[in-house]
Amino acid sequence: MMSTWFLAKVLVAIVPVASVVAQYSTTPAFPSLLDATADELISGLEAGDFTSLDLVQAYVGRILQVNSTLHMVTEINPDAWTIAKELDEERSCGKIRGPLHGLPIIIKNNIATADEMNNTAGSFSLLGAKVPRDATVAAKLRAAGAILLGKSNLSQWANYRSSNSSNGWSAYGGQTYGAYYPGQDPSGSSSGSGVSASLGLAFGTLGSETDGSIISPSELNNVVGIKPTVGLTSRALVIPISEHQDTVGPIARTVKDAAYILQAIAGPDRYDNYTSAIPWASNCTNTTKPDYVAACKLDALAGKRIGIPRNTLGDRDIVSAPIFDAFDKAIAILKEAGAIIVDNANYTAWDQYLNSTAEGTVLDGDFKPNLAAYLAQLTYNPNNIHTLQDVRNFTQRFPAEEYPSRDTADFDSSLALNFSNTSPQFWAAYQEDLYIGGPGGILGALDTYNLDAVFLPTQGASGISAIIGGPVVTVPLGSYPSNTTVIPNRRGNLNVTAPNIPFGVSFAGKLWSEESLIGFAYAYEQRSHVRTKVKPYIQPSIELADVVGNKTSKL
Ligand SMILES: *[C@@H]1O[C@H](CO)[C@@H](O)[C@H](O)[C@H]1NC(C)=O
Ligand SMILES: *[C@@H]1O[C@H](CO)[C@@H](O)[C@H](O)[C@H]1NC(C)=O
Ligand SMILES: *[C@@H]1O[C@H](CO)[C@@H](O)[C@H](O)[C@H]1NC(C)=O
Ligand SMILES: *[C@@H]1O[C@H](CO)[C@@H](O)[C@H](O)[C@H]1NC(C)=O
Ligand SMILES: *[C@@H]1O[C@H](CO)[C@@H](O)[C@H](O)[C@H]1NC(C)=O
Ligand SMILES: *[C@@H]1O[C@H](CO)[C@@H](O)[C@H](O)[C@H]1NC(C)=O
Ligand SMILES: *[C@@H]1O[C@H](CO)[C@@H](O)[C@H](O)[C@H]1NC(C)=O
Ligand SMILES: *[C@@H]1O[C@H](CO)[C@@H](O)[C@H](O)[C@H]1NC(C)=O
Ligand SMILES: *[C@@H]1O[C@H](CO)[C@@H](O)[C@H](O)[C@H]1NC(C)=O
Ligand SMILES: *[C@@H]1O[C@H](CO)[C@@H](O)[C@H](O)[C@H]1NC(C)=O
Ligand SMILES: *[C@@H]1O[C@H](CO)[C@@H](O)[C@H](O)[C@H]1NC(C)=O
Ligand SMILES: CC(=O)N[C@H]1CO[C@H](CO)[C@@H](O)[C@@H]1O
Repeated sequence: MMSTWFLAKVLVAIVPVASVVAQYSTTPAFPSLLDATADELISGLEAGDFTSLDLVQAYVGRILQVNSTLHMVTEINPDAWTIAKELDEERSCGKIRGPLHGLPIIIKNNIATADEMNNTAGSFSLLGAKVPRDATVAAKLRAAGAILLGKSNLSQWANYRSSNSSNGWSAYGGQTYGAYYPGQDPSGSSSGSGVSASLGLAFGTLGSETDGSIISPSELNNVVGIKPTVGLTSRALVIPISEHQDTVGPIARTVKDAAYILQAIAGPDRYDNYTSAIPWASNCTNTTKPDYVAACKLDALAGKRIGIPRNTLGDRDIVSAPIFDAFDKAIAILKEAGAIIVDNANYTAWDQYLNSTAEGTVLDGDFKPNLAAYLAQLTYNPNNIHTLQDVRNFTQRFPAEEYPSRDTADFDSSLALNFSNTSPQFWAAYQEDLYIGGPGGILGALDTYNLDAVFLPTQGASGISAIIGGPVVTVPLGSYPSNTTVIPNRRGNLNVTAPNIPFGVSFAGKLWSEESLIGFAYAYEQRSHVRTKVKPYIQPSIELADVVGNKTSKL
């Protein structure tokens, strides 16, 4: 099924390769795949400049040029070529499913598909397991015409296994690296999704977040991430950590591209009853589905009140100085865009948050029953993995899981909890979270200062929104300057801080405020253009020009 010529062409371009004029191409301009947007790809497909099959060929070629260095993709969908041909045929017959028709998307390896691809959260314990149907978000992407091109590597179990592992490492996929510095920590847990979006290995990607797992790899990989309100996107057949905090969202190169993906996956699902809380899905309110793409307006910030929760930003030091400097410039851009900046819109319970153990209790309390509920749905379970206990047992015995070098501390703490997510102790912890993140956190600040959103560097943006299930959108902000001292992670196998490593800035707001946040993020992005100024040190060279009109291709 997979073409052999790509394998023969595997090479790694250390510097960007100037656009190559295709031998057989008569069309003038193909978008550069490093930065190609949905609108560019859609217009090229509509004009017949290239096909979805060409896109699959080009993106797979690009994956195979960098996977031996970056390990960002765990599996390529062997059906992608067939699906692309079918979608090309539909298009030629005038059937267009929507804007995503024929656009390849890579999804995180914790989102199940009922096809040849495995869903393992990076663990060998689930290799070969089968699910009864696609995860709802995957089914929605297929229905919208997207091509599920492959699965992205991740921090194993979405980073709910170890205290001493490394971001982007899974037993099944190996160590993911970022593309902006050799050995770069890609952050996590949606590491491979961030790297794949960044290098143009697909049109866009899906990640999932419990606390930081979309927005953090988005910022470290110079892309946009939308972490939706918990319940806006279904988690059915997504390997869980916590029903109270998990959410699935897009990671893509631009705000509008991410909005296209969110538009396709947002909405109610009978398999995930948290989605019944979506305001526009209920019977008695405004039932118009928001148009996240139309929300991308240049004037979206005009007259909006944007707060800076200054007391959450931490101290300026030699490592954070470049972020603070870039953040100040970003605030100036918001003002130019017509926003009213309300500084010191502080969170009153911030110190309590820093001390609180409530989130850990909620995650530990949810993980055990939520994981068992996922495993109970498997239609084939080759290793008889039914409980977290089984997962721990397997992990500790299977050599490729690298135990004890990488421990099982998160499994251990969840198993050690002597109550579950239906007990009074759990409820008390959850209520503490709702207070700290709510009246004592972002909701209090929005209310007190009459704000439309808060704005803060992404590195500190996830926690308060995570514990109340609120939305966050991150956009590229800048990158570390050339005189930055290289700092490794604790394990010593990744570079966390180094020249050129990107960072981002986030808009966060009340539950279900994605439409506004996307607008603000777009208005900032279109005035700052940070992404295209920060260049990866490694990138693939294959472009559409290399595959379009290749009459000798055997595909
Ligand atoms: C790169 O991906 C291809 C296709 O899945 C695979 O055959 C190859 O082993 C991968 N290489 C590495 C080093 O991961
Ligand atoms: C899924 O895992 C099975 C078992 O290891 C393997 O045979 C199969 O090739 C994998 N699927 C893909 C798409 O890589
Ligand atoms: C981290 O950066 C240092 C300094 O450039 C380099 O020597 C080292 O190989 C990098 N680490 C990895 C894992 O690549
Ligand atoms: C939501 O669904 C889960 C299982 O799918 C069930 O255990 C739970 O009771 C449901 N909650 C509500 C409020 O319906
Ligand atoms: C919504 O309306 C339909 C049709 O009137 C009704 O069958 C359904 O029970 C309602 N759902 C809720 C949650 O009220
Ligand atoms: C109804 O909801 C949509 C999006 O959900 C929003 O754009 C629109 O402004 C709302 N209309 C009213 C009257 O609130
Ligand atoms: C907000 O926090 C900042 C930083 O800690 C502090 O300097 C400022 O006084 C605080 N302002 C208010 C109104 O609490
Ligand atoms: C946080 O913990 C420290 C040290 O235990 C304590 O001194 C402080 O009062 C606590 N702060 C809050 C807000 O609970
Ligand atoms: C762990 O696996 C071993 C070997 O299969 C088995 O004997 C043992 O009962 C398992 N322990 C648990 C707690 O499942
Ligand atoms: C890098 O250079 C800038 C400008 O000269 C300086 O302010 C900063 O302290 C330097 N950073 C480091 C880590 O040396
Ligand atoms: C066209 O396809 C052939 C055979 O599959 C391959 O060898 C060649 O490299 C391709 N040409 C280009 C420009 O990619
Ligand atoms: C598609 C791909 O790159 N797969 C690789 C994922 O990582 C494992 C372990 O490093 C490799 O063996 C696969 O080839």
